[in-house]
Amino acid sequence: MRCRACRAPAVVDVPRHHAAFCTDCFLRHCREQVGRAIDHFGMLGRGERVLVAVSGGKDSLALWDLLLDLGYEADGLYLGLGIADYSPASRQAAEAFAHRRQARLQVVDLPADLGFDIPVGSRAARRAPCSACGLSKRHLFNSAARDGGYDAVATGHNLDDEAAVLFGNVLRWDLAYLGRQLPVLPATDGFVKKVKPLVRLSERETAAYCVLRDIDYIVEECPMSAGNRHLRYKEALNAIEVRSPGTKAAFYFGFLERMAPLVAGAADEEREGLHPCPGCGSPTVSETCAFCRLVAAARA
Ligand code: Q46
Ligand code: ZN
Repeated sequence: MRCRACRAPAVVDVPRHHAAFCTDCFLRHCREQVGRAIDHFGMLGRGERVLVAVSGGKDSLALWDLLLDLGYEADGLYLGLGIADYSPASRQAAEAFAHRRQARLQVVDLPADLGFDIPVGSRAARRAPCSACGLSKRHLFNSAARDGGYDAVATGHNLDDEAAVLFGNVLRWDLAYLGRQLPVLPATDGFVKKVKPLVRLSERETAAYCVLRDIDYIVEECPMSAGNRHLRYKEALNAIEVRSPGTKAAFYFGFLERMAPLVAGAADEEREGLHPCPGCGSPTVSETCAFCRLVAAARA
């Protein structure tokens, strides 16, 4: 197997592109894919400050590394979820990376700073752990970005993640979710801009990127992910992708090009009636926002 770009011996193959690369050309391929996603979808302007949602896993650390290399002012925010074994190890990976790259990392620890953890909070609020966790992440990343004067929050969602979420939303024809399943969500009504610069890279590519860049990431999945339906959707799509490389990319980018414009209105309807939460100032359509209700239930 030879590198497509320079004909040196290849170390990674990318079946979707019918290509293989040597280390240097693969790292350049990753930077190019992220640069193309940022430019094509108008994610970030030069000089914009980015807050990277850092979990300590391969995707978020690859994203942070790539944004720094592409010259963006990118700081990290790590959220301690209070999940035994997993949280301390993931925090350590995030801190080690920040130290190595001399990058700024902010840490918010749910148990220490807010008085609850995800396992307890989700039970108290009668939510599934991943639902309470997702809600907490969205709220805390948005408020930290707003308070810190950042222009955007960047998350490490890759092509596999986006295709799996899209698959789930299509199976349920959830138009409101489909309407906002975009690689960039502009800033509106108290929400900071959200961007997903890794959508042109697969999970396998972000893992290979970290290995070749010698980035130590936490390999273990969060123990709460067992039974998560996105994992089942990923498995189903992986089975198809093995036989027909390129299916995930065709599914996701075809959606963005041909379907997303048709369902954009469904997401707009949801934003009607937004007002600031009296507890935290975040935009909500309820009397108090879902995060404030989660915190109140967890502390009760
Ligand atoms: S961290 Fe949180 Fe994930 Fe763990 S509790 Fe679920 S959502 S699985 S990305
Ligand atoms: Zn609130």
